[in-house]
Amino acid sequence: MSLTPEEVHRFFDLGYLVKPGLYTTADLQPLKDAIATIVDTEATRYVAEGKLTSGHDGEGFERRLACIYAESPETGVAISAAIMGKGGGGFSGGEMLSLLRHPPLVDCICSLVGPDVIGASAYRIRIKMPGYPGGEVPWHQDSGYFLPHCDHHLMVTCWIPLVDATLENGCLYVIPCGHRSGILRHYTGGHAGFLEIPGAELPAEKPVPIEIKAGGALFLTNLTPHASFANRSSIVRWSIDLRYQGVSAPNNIDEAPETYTPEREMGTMACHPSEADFVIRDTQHPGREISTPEAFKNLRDRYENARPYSPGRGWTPLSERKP
Ligand SMILES: O=C(O)CCC(=O)C(=O)O
Repeated sequence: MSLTPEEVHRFFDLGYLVKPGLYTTADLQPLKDAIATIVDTEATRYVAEGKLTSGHDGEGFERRLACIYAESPETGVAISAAIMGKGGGGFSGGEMLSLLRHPPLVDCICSLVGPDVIGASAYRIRIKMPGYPGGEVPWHQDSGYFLPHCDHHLMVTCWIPLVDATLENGCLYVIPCGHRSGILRHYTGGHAGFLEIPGAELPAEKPVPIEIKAGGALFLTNLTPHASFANRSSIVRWSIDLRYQGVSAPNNIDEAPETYTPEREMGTMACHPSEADFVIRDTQHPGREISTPEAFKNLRDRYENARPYSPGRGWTPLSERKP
């Protein structure tokens, strides 16, 4: 299921593209089950410790963590952290690898970056619980989080909801054609501690909400401004965001995390050095692909534990912004 020439044109023209139905319900189920198991283990422990009166066991995937958060916001946030891991990309189970390697998705990515594909380090599970301010991600471009020498390389973000994403539960908003402005100024210490582009510094085009059914994908460029706001529903808006790049974009394939030091020249570094990149498709040398859960977990955990040095971009704090 690769993209049509018209879809490729639309992606580069508008900076985003919606592709419904890339994953079936059955495709998503193993990751949902793995997440549900973590929620269950953690909730049971918090009940035993007296931090929750109930594990809300009768609730399903969509509602259980919302009920836990409503009873104890602190516990809901702690369980979210257990799912996401230290840096946000700490879930390294084979269920995630299967979604990352899903052929219909990777075929679409090949239409944008070429036949060989690198899985870019920062993939995330997003847990937007109703009423949780930390689930609202202010306006940014993903390049705001990457090193500056990568701004001109294409990195494709695939945002995939695990439940239907609606206006009510906080679907993503994008600014059509906003990628044409190049990298915008971001500030540290924005809403909920995220990087933020203040509204007054955004491109003038009107933001568009993107409602998508579970299993569809929203493709974004790394320069497309996007944000998501409050979840006013009664369910968790669960989603994942996966990132991909072509082989010519800087990456840390075959590099030890220890080679990332303050002395190293930034231009030689991967775009997001603090997490491991991985080979998704290599047409000439398929043996280089990270295709087993063991190889994926070893690689991801090695970087997650080492937390390699990254120089960052030196954005100004929002509190020091000059009007
Ligand atoms: O899922 C969200 O609400 C925000 C996702 C996001 O900002 C991203 O994928 O870069």
